[in-house]
Amino acid sequence: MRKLMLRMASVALLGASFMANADWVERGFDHFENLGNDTITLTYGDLGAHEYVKLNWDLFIIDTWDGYEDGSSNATDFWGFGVDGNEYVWSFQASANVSRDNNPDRTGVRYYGDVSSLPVTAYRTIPMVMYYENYNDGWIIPHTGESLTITFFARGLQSLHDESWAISDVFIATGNSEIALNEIGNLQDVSTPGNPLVMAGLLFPILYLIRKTKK
Ligand SMILES: [Ca+2]
Ligand SMILES: [Ca+2]
Repeated sequence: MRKLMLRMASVALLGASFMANADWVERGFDHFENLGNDTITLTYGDLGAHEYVKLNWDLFIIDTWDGYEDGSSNATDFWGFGVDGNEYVWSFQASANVSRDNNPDRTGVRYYGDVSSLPVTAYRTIPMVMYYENYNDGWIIPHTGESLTITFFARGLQSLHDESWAISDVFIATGNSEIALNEIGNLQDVSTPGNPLVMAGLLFPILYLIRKTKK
């Protein structure tokens, strides 16, 4: 008589970390309501030891950002972010392919007329949104402090019904190595604990099937 015994054990190699050398700080902050010359401030503490921070987000530049440098104080439309007060800021226009738009991401998708598939509101007679999915493919910035303050802001905009912005899927992680963080890629695509994909790939559960045969 053959007796089959299956013994199963699972070992989770990683606990708090979602991947080697990286820890979550933020997963999926959204602000879909129209913002003008406003600042969003996100503050985090007790980050633990790390050398770098990685950030990803989606950006919506809504309606007619003109950006003309015609001498008016409202003429150039700026959007940017800050890390502990260090600012990264650029001029934007409603089309990514115009000369006065010096933002580093040229892959924005322009929605014109019908923006109903987007989770934001445009107000112009012909609504318009520049949508930057995973803006700039994220940012990896040297950072060692126990606390982290991230700001997102715009300056020089006209009224909310003429020029506004929104932001979604803000993901932030810290890590000890720039290379390791870079290898993660888009943080928006990294599964989180509890997601089946994590169990399959990132937490590396190991199933030992031990087959023993007795006669
Ligand atoms: Ca305008
Ligand atoms: Ca303007």
